[in-house]
Amino acid sequence: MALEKTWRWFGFNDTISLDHLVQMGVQGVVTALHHIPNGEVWEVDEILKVKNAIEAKGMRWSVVESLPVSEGIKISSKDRSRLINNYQKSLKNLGKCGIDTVCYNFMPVLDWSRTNLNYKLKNGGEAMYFDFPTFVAFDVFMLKRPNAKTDYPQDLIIKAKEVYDSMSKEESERLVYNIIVLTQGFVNGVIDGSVSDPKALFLSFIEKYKNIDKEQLRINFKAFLDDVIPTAEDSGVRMCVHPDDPPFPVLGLPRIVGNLEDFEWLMQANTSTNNGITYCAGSLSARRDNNLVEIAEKCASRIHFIHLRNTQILEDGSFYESGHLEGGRDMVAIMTVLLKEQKRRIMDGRLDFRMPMRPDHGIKILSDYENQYNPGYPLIGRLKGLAELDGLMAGLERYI
Ligand code: DNO
Repeated sequence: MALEKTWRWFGFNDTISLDHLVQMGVQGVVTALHHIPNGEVWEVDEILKVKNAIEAKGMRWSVVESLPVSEGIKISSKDRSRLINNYQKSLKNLGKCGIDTVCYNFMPVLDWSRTNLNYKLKNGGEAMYFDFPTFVAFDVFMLKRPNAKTDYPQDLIIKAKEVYDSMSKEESERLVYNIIVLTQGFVNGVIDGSVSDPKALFLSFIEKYKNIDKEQLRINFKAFLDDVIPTAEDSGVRMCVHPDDPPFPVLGLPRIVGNLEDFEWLMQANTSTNNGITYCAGSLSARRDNNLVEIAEKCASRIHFIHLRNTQILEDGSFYESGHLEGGRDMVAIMTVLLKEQKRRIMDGRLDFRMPMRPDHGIKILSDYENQYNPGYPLIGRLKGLAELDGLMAGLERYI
């Protein structure tokens, strides 16, 4: 056995086709109904169009990434019960169609964020980078979030001011666009490119969290779990929350899925096996105090989906994506824990032994420069990651 090799596919408009995936040896597809607006129901016929297309090529729809949790659920707005109802309906419909794994996140306003999508590596490849001073410059001087300054130490504000002063108007506009729109739109973020003033809208979303701290967000998260996990159980669907990326609070917003303590809270908040985790090594690795092997070991039985990549953390907590095997974390040790868990599941007669894994993100290399891909999702860089992880699994399988 080996972890199921999957690939994130962005649907029929993706320039990488299902036929390409077959050539690459992909077994399972990770995708979503990207055309259905956030909060609306995923109807059976829409799900089947995608599922049948995938199955016609001999693969399966392994994971939904993501069935987005609307802001109204996260902040518990007046619209919450309609949104929960819709979420439950979508889960039931997915279950009816035989789709058994659903990834989601509970990050306020912003999904993942980076300050540079084209960071040049020494070898000529391009990676994604999260630079602390630049992010602070975005928050304090470009977004001008009220009271943002009080969230950061003075020396960081000084560095951020230097960054801000060194940027041209175009550069700072591009940064704002990248953080608020570009990296969010294709993953069903809250803001797409069509609004006239994304900054103002973004600030208004942040404002809605003014009375929501970590504790309150946990209360809202538990309420969500209590509402949807029973539906997931009845529908044969395993839910798996994606960690916060980066895994610490940003923009004064609480973040509650960033370390082992958060996962332990999650697992006891609702003890059903259907309440599980997306083990995203890359996201978790961006926090120096996270022990990735320990997290994998302690959460093993609830890991329903796996994203593998690596990062390099710098002195000031900034980080960049360093490849799939290279970087600060021991991918061999992580993979060993995951393969052992798979063996355990088979021995225990668990049906969820496939453990879908996808190479997460990728460094832009070779012909990736000639084509258009969603940020972080180039073809060749990701394929390199898949091949490396596949080889690692093949080697380890022999000895475990
Ligand atoms: C970024 C992705 C995330 C992830 C969501 C899951 O590349 O890993 O956008 O899909 O957070 O809900």
